[in-house]
Amino acid sequence: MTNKKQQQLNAYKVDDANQTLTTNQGLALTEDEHSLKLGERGPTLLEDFHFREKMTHFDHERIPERVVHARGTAAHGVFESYGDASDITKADFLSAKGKVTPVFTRFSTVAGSRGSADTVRDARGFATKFYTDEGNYDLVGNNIPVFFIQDAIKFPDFVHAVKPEPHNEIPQAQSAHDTFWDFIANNPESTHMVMWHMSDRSIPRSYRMMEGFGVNTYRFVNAKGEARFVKFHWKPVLGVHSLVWDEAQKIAGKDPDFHRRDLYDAIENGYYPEYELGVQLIDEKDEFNFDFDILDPTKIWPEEQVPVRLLGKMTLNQNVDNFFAETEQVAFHVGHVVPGIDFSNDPLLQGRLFSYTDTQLIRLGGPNFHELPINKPVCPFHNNQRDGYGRQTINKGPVSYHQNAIQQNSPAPTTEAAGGYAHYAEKVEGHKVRARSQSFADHFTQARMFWLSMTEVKREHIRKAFSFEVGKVARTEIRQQVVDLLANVCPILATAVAENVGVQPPAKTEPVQTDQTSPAVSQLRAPKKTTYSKKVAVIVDDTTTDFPSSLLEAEDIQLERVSIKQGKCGEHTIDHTLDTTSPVLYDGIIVAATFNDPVNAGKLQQFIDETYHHYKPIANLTDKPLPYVTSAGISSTIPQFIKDLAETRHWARKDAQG
Ligand code: HDE
Repeated sequence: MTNKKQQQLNAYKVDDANQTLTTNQGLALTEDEHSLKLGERGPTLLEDFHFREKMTHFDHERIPERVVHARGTAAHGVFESYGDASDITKADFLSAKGKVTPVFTRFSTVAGSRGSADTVRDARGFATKFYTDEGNYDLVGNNIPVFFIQDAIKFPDFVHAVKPEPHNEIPQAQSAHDTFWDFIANNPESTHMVMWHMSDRSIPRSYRMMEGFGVNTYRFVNAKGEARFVKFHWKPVLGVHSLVWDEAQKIAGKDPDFHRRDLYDAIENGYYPEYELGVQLIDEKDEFNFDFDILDPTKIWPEEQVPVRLLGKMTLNQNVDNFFAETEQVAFHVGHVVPGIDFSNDPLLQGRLFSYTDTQLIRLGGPNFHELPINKPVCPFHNNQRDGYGRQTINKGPVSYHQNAIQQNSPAPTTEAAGGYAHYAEKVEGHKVRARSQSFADHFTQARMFWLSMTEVKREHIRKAFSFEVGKVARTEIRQQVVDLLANVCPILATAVAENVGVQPPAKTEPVQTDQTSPAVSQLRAPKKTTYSKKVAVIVDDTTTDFPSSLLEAEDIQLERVSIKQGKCGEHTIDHTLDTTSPVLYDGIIVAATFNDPVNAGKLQQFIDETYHHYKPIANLTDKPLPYVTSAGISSTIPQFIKDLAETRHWARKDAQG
């Protein structure tokens, strides 16, 4: 059944196919090839309204990209509530089992421009607009649960540091440069986030396999007026999976749209991404009962201490029809809340509350962006706001002010009992100060907790990531400062990085004192084993017959046939040649053919080698043995390959160089 949002959007959709070409005024045109000229070789005439309209529109068709999160992709879907959560929030969309709310989710990278590659090392945005019956609720999160800074006033500084350097606009969509690491070294509050950023969380395999976090601390309020602090989580049903760094870099060249394509194709093919919405809750009375400040956005609430309660599931089941109208024009705002959801004094959140509308005013050209179809609530809205660029609503009558007698004071505020939003009446006292609470001062305990919670494989990846990123920093003194900072987390890690980046080992030999771990932050402790929607390349030639594709398709594996030429190859229709695709684009490969000529034999060997070095499963159905020392994830049968594919990566390959 078409949901309310889709019904609303349908009214705006236009199908131009097989229609007569017209101007924007609806005037039918007789041709579109030649401007109106005085003589075939003469000057173009100003009266050519068709030329003028077409060219003027073109000249103005770019808008500013988002200052951060410019590169993104989005999809429509539905959120279904698991039950009645009225004990903790009066939000209507969480009030009953099976209650369905239309949603629109946009995923993004943070640092890169609109045209940058998808697989760069970066945090990912995960923003969802719930079109609820009580108004739009936006959950604007990231795939990493903490942030680089504690106070919003530092956001412009942080973003300037990570963006390309201003004198030469280099490098694009990278944190591996001097200004980023200079910022990190001189702003130790960023240490915890930088540990996550150097982990594989920053190179997700897919937007479908990423957690989402609200990061900031919000408040849930129920109908009795009871409030609890809340942190939001999205848990992907497919589990959390990452690329390896070598793969991520190669994909950035082979298919810069890798994540965008993955999401789009999955939805087109019916592999709908699903995420469970969860919350962590802390009672008001427990606000000060933790050894971190629960308002500090550089801290997680370890799930072992504050468990996640699942409230419902989001399914993304429909691609956009028009990227600009929907994905580009969607405007999220952490201040778009519904009754039952409120704010805390988290200083990062407070600053965000200002920034989002402010940025839309320039990006979307004025105050009426809420009228754009993608942003419009599905419930009616009435107020005395009027006019402005691009106004579409035709408000009737003489009244556009409150209070009034002409319309008996309408539109009129309602009561809380009737569904009106009432801010939580928190009692706050204090002096006006430019200061930060002492309770925000510990920057290292949770950074070390994250490090201690990693498996050895993931620690190795973090060591390599620091060595790569800091190794790209030209200024020796910044490299030294980063190493010295890192010693607070782990002097052994800092010493290894120092050696790789050519600076002195840190003077500090003791890290911050903690042996706390949080297994929930580790994506490898309990990896989700599944073959669902994974993509596999099968190498075939004319002689490959009886290939058991049905066995693989029964496991919901997406197959692409790869050979040395396109078109038909024996019984197979070829999707790609060894030249038009790459092993980095697959989750595993099946070698069902080899090639005799040295050029193609070499290309195939390279294809298999890369798969091996990226720890991905290989099935060799041919007589030619593979030259590898470990057999982890290497099989000669399809049933074994299916098991290996479900395992995802085979880290036991000690000689692999990914
Ligand atoms: Fe944002 N952020 N942000 N942010 N943010 C924007 O709004 C800002 C922060 C996040 O797909 C901007 O419309 C400030 C944390 C996402 O359209 C801007 C601060 C988190 C998106 C802005 C933060 C986010 C944005 C740029 C520090 C994770 C993309 C364009 C106080 C919880 C939304 C825009 C989309 C976008 C401001 C920090 C997530 C400038 C001032 C922490 C997912 O308003």
